[in-house]
Amino acid sequence: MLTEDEKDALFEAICDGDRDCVVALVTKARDAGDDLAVLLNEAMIPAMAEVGEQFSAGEVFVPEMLVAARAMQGGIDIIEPVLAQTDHEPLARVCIGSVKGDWHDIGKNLVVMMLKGAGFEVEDLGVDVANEEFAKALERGNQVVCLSALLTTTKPQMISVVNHLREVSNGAKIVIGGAVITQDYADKIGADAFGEDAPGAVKAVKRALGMVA
Ligand code: B12
Repeated sequence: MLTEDEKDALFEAICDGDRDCVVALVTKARDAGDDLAVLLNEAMIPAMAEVGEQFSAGEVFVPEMLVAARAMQGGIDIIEPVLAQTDHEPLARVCIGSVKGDWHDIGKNLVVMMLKGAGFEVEDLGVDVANEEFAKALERGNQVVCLSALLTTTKPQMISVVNHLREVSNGAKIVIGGAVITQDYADKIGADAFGEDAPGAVKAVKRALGMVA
């Protein structure tokens, strides 16, 4: 089990972009059988929030955010196979992408992990995804489209995706999320559901499919 000092070291390693240290500590936690969801929520996600605050304060710049994101992803890559394990038949097929113009993918990757763990089959379309790519994913048999946006400038892009998908598909369920998205916004643009975080994404997808109220 990681000690409190090691958890602090993990937080610092993400902030500093020290990928090797993140990989070493997360590997140690996994091998010790630690609860990786707790580690993610208590040490790793707060580290990304800290980097964001430092960026807002002008203390770090884009390159630092990028190395922090790479370090974080190094840890996520170790956690994903553990949290995404499931023996069940897929509940439904879901695709997800960050909308056109948005390159942020850490939150989206966590949503992918949680959805897989909850028993969904997930097609990850990546970042900067054009409206047509979401439409093609529906043609491939995905029942739900999840959209992620982290920027105030890419938030309106969701309106364009929703309108496009409503034109080309009758039954598509659309779930949206990301730091700049709210339930009000989801209602306003006609999305089927909104999720605040990765566990919330699972609930939102189930809600959109009518599996839960
Ligand atoms: C890392 C980072 C980057 C990295 C991204 C690397 C990567 N591979 O993702 C890089 C360096 C590329 C980057 C670039 C930029 N960034 Co940036 N970035 C961040 C940072 C520090 C962390 C983002 C993150 O990973 N958060 C942690 C994850 C876990 O949280 P999350 O993404 O919100 O996801 C959770 C929920 O939102 C939800 N969720 C997410 N997606 C979805 C989808 C669905 C369907 C659902 C249901 C839920 C859901 O679940 C997730 C898990 O809990 C944030 C600061 C912050 N506090 O968020 C700034 C931040 C988002 N960036 C910001 C800015 C301004 C930029 C740039 C414009 C900077 C520049 N001048 O170039 C560029 C834009 C590039 C582009 N076109 O996308 C601003 C955005 C301000 C705004 N409101 O518009 C922020 C908030 C920093 C700040 N405080 O000013 N960035």
